[in-house]
Amino acid sequence: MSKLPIITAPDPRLKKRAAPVGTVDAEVRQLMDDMLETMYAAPGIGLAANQVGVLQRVIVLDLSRDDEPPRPLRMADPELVWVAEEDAGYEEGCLSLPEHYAEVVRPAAILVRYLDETGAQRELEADGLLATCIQHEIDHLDGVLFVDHISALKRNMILRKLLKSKKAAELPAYSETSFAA
Ligand code: GNR
Ligand code: NI
Repeated sequence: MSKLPIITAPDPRLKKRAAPVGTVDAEVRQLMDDMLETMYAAPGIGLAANQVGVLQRVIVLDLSRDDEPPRPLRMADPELVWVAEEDAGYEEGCLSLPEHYAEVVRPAAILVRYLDETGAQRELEADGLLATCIQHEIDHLDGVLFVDHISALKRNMILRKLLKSKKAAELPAYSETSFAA
């Protein structure tokens, strides 16, 4: 297993549509395991392959609490086959938009079809935070971030701040000694 670097916005890889994997082979399984390690270390409750720079339709999730045994979910080529008419709002965060949060309204319940780590096709019904998180991850695979669901004013405010901190991190840091004497 290896932990992978997480890409933060703005970055063109977060805006690209990822390609279907078709079949789950050893390479896809390795990617799933590396993504889980990356997600647990972050820490986060979900991760999409775009966020580690891989444009393949693979997501991982784990919504177990710290005092529970882990319940990792590995999904390739996930598809929403049904969404509820009822909506729900959740305060969302994203490892690719660090330290920014906003309420996003999405269908309250879903049915997702996907390939698991053995290549078997499965379906999972979800509501609550799991439904939100699965939709957030599938959005990543389509090049969509949670800020694309909020007002342009809030979106631009968040993206401007992220760009600013990225630029600040690129500049050579002043050492303490620069200020001496
Ligand atoms: O860790 C995460 N928490 C979260 C909280 C509310 C709604 C969605 C999420 S997903 C996020 C990790 C992430 O960025 N996944 O793409
Ligand atoms: Ni995210």
